[in-house]
Amino acid sequence: MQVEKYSIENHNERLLKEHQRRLNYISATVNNAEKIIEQLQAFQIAIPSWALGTGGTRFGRFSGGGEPRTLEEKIEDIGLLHALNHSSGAVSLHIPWDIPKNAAHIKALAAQQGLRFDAMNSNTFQDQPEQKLSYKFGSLQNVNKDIRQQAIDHNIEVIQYGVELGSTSLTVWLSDGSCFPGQLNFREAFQNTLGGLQDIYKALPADWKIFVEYKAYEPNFYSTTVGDWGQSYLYATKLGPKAYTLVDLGHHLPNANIEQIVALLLMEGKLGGFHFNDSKYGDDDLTTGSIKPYQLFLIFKELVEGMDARGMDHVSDMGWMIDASHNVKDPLEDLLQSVEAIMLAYAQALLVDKKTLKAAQQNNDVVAAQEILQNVFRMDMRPLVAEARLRAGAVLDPVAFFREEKIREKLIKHRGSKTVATGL
Ligand SMILES: [Mn+2]
Repeated sequence: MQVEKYSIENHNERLLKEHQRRLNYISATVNNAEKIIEQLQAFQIAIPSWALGTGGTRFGRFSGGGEPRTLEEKIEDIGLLHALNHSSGAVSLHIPWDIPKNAAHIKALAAQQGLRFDAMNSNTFQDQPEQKLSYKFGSLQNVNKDIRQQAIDHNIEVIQYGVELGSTSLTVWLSDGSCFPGQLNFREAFQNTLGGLQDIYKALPADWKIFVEYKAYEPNFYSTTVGDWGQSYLYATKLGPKAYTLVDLGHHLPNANIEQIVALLLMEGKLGGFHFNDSKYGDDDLTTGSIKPYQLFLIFKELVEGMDARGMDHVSDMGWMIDASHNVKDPLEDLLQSVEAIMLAYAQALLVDKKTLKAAQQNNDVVAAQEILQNVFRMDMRPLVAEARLRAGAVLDPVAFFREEKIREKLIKHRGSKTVATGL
C-alpha cells in the first residue's frame, strides 16, 4: 500500500506549530541537538518478516485481519513502516517461512521502497513438512550425524538465499538443549554444535558475518546448548573473526545485567547483532520500551560508548533488529511503537556527557553519576526523533497517521479479514 505524499504533508502541516515549539525548547536545552538529529536520521532498524502478522502463543492465535499473505506483501508492509518513520529501512528474512522464490524480483521490490536485506535467519527449531529427519532432539547438537548434516545444509541454503538478496549476515538461533538431567552429554552437545557451526562458517562469503544468538531456556527447560553470552562468546571465539555474539533482550535469566554484558562483548569486539523487545517475566516478546525503558536506555548508553571506543559505525557495524510479536495489538502499530522507543533510547544515549560521567566515576561520586544518567533519561527527546522523521520526508506522529489514514482498514479491504501471515 502506497502512502500519498499529500497525506503526509497534510498531517505534518497540522502538527507543525506544536512540534516546532517543543523542538525549540529541547534544541535550546541540549547543546548537540543538530548532531543528534543527523545521527537519528541515519539510524535504521531491521523489521523481521515474521513480525507483520499477529503473533500467537501456544494457546492460540487471533488474526487481526489484513495480514500480509505473501513475501511481497510483507515487503510492502515494511515499506509502509519505513515511509512513516524512515527508520525501518531493512528487512530480516526467516527461512523457510519466507523463501524468496524470485530473489531478483524481491530485491528490486525492496529497493523500490528504500529497503535493504539485513541478517538472514535460519530455522532448525521446527520440523518442516518436506523434511527427512526430525529436530525433536536438537539440530546441530544431535547425536545423529545425518540430522546434524541436515541442519548444516539448511544454514548453507539460507546463506545462498541471502547472497541473492544482498544480505551479509546469518543469525543462528538454536533451540538445542535438554529437558531432563542425564538426557545430554554437555561436552558432546557443545562439540557437535561447534563442529556444525564450523561447517556453516566455512560456507560464509568473505564479507559475511555469522551471529550466534543465545537464550537461557525454552523450549528446553533443563539445559540450552547456547544458553548464555559466555557460551555464545566461546563459540564465536572458536569460530573466528567473522563470528559474533548476538544479544536478544528477552533471552536472559530474570534481572540479568544486560548493559554489562553488552559493554564487555563490545570491549572484546564480539558483539555483532542485537534483537529488541521487552519482557516482564521471560522471553515475552513485548513491545520494546513498554516495560523497562530505563534499562533500554542504559543498554543503549553502553552500546554507544562501546561502539565509539572501537570506532564502530552505529549504523552499519551492528545488526539491529526488532524481535517481538504479539497477540493483542495491530502488528504495524506495535512495530511503530518499538521503533520509536529504540530511537528515543538511542537519542538519550547520544546525549550522555561522557566526560562529566567519567569525572564522576573517577571521583567515586556515585550520586553525580546517577544524576547524569537520570537527567538524560528524563529529558523528552521525542521532538528530536520527530524532527529526524520530518526532515526525511516521513510523518511527525506515525501511530496517529496510521489511524487517521485508516491503514489497517484499507489493508483488510484489500487482503481480507481472514489472512494469516506465516510465522509463529
Ligand atoms: Mn531473537
